[in-house]
This record gives sequence, structure tokens and C-alpha cells, in this order.
Amino acid sequence: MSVPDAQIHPHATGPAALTAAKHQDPRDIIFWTGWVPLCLSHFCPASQRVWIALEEKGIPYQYKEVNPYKKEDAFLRINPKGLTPTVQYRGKQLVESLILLEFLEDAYPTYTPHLLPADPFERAQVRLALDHLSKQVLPAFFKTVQAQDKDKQKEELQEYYVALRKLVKEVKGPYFLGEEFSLVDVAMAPWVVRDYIIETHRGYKREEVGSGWKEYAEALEKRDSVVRTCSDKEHYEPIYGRYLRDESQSETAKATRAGRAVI
Ligand code: GSH
Repeated sequence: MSVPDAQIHPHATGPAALTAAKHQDPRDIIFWTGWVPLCLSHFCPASQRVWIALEEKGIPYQYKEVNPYKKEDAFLRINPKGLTPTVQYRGKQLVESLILLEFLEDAYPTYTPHLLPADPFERAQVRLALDHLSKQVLPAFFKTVQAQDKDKQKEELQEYYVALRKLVKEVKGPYFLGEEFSLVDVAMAPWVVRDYIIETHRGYKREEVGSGWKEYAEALEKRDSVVRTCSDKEHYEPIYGRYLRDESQSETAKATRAGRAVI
């Protein structure tokens, strides 16, 4: 299995490139995000979660791109697993997108909007929804993408619809908690902006999820912080081609094959 080409000189594309260009100076936070030169894009949905939160809250950060498939020594010294997102905070390393989202809330309490609500019951609801994303929604997304047999693709797509229907039942609209943007929205948005991949290749339709999903998906993809952290769509295709052919050797692809939680 070849490593996505890291020899091509990187040029980010689309709104993401403009946002990245504004965040080159050293800061307390260094945000390492997944970049694959072949795609000419910041492709990593887990990194996009963290990027959306940084942009939402206006936290000063330094943007750095790394190809997580290449596992260069310099990056392995920062994150021994070589995965993105990775954050260095005042010289110390942190990983895992959902943990990083909560860390930003804790480390920058005066930066708004607050992406975790103040009410303990609502906070628990947000965490339950995040748990549902990790255990049901995203495994079903990746199983749908990686399935090769047509019947299996349809079966996995139905599982994805079931998982999304459970989520949308809790969405108050326009966002998960109502008017307030929260970590559920941040965590889901990167998959909404990539759902054209399963629309094109697996027959997914937002309307099939049922009442409210299309509206929720559109609200997420129109959010400024989401727009500002997206590369041009066509550049995502090469990296997802590897998933669609079930050729990817990424940790996520391997976890999907092994039936484990993926992101
Ligand atoms: N659970 C991690 C998170 O949520 O941060 C997953 C991170 C992850 O798998 N990132 C991908 C990666 O670094 C890019 S989106 N892949 C490289 C590899 O699998 O070797």
C-alpha cells in the first residue's frame, strides 16, 4: 500500500488556505492538522473539529500541517502515534479530537461562544450525543464508505441512517441545543461537509434520514467557522478514494475492518 504522496509541494486550497495563512505566527497553541499533498487539502475530519473550535472561539493558535500517513520522526517525537489532530500547548502535547475540544473549553474559559453549556444536564446531553457520534454514527459512516459488496453497502448505509435518525431526534434546531452552537455541532460538521462522498458513491440522501436532518446539515455547513476550515471539495476525493476502494491503511480504516470505534 503506497503512502499518499508527500513529495508534492503543499498548497492549501479554498477558504481553509486563507484561514491557515492568518495563523502562522508562534502562539501558546500549535495546532497540527492532517495534510495530504496529493489531495492539496487539509483533509482530516478529526482535525477540522479542533480547527472549527479554535476559529469559533477566536483562540490564538499557530497552524501547522503534517502528513499523518508519512509518520516523519519530527512529528512522531510530538505524537508517538503520528495522528492528527495534535495540539502542543505551551510545549506540552495533547491528542484526540474530542478531548482537545473539551480542553479548549477548559483552558480558555473566557473565550466565547462557550461550546459546552453551563447547565449540568445539558452538558451531559452534549456528552451523550458525542458518545453516540463515536460509537454509532462514525463507525456506520466508515463502514458505508469501506463496504465493497453492493448489498453490504446498502446494509451499512441503512445503519448510518438509523444512527443519524437517533441524533436528529435530539436536535432542537437550528443547532443541537437550539440557537447555541455546541460541541455536538462542532464534532458532526466535518462529516456533514464530506457526505457528498457517500451521496456520490453509496446513494446516501440527506432527505432519507428524515425530518429535520437536511435543515440541520445545512445549518452546520453554512456556519462561518465550518466554511473557513474547508478545502475545495474536489481535493478531498483522492484521499477518500482509498477508503471507497477499501485500500486505506489508516488507523481509522483498520479499526473499521476490525469492527472497532474509529474516531
Ligand atoms: N481518535 C482520533 C481523534 O479523534 O483525534 C483519530 C485521529 C485520526 O485517526 N486522524 C487521522 C490520522 O492521523 C487523520 S483524520 N491518520 C493517520 C493514520 O491513521 O496513520
